[in-house]
Amino acid sequence: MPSIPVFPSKAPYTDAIHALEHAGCVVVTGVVDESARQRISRELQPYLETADVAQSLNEKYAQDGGPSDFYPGHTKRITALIAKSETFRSFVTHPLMLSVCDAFLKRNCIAYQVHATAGLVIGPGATVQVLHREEDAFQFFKVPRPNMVVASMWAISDFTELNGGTHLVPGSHRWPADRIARDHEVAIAEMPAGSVLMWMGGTLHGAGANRSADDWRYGVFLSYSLGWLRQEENQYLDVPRDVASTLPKEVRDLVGYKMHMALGYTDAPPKHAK
Ligand SMILES: O=C(O)CCC(=O)C(=O)O
Repeated sequence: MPSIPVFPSKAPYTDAIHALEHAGCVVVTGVVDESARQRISRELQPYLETADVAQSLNEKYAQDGGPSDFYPGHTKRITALIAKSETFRSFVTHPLMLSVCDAFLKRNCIAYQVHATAGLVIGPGATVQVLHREEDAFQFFKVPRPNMVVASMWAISDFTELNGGTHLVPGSHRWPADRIARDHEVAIAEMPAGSVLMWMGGTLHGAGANRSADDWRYGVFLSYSLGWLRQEENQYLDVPRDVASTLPKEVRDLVGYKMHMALGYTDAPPKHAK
């Protein structure tokens, strides 16, 4: 099985950036301390408590032609994390993430933005997710595409092979469109709680199956995209103007309340509270 490069959080960020460039995925350990993990768990708890485990997003979106057979069940999925969790906002502006996005996304835009956010808590019985690329929504660009997206998974619990640790195919960010990953090319992100897994928008990946008896894998997903692309998550609905007005400027700008050259003008910008 191929391996995913791993660095401690005190290593220079350039180590992770070089590894991402080469392998398309990297783990940095020791990024989120226990108190921050407890805080985010507390903040998201009310939403996870009411999240519907049995119904997968396929069923939710089936009527309006959304993705089908893409989101396995036995998983709690919550979105709009910028509105729901103050601790998550500190993830969004974490220097590790900004350094990585500066390195990869600033090549193709003036400013990048938050693309999508999610709490992904995978329960026993969840099946393996189909391998996919974050950039698959941008089909008008041919694979391998220019860098458009950087994605990350923040381990709130330990990630293991048994509990659904993310599957990734190192090197696949450079593959041609017709190359299919074989089983022996898939690596599993096993990482202790507090680690951050990052991968390129072109890297094949998907959630692992949870074959444990009672170990829920708790991850928080955060991705960024070029500032001139349509965001995957509708940030203007999920972080509406009244919430945006309460955010620090750096977070509000990353949500998308900022013009990218001529794009995004409005006659009603949010009041700048801070
Ligand atoms: O949960 C994971 O490990 C990956 C999730 C993912 O890629 C997705 O939901 O699209």
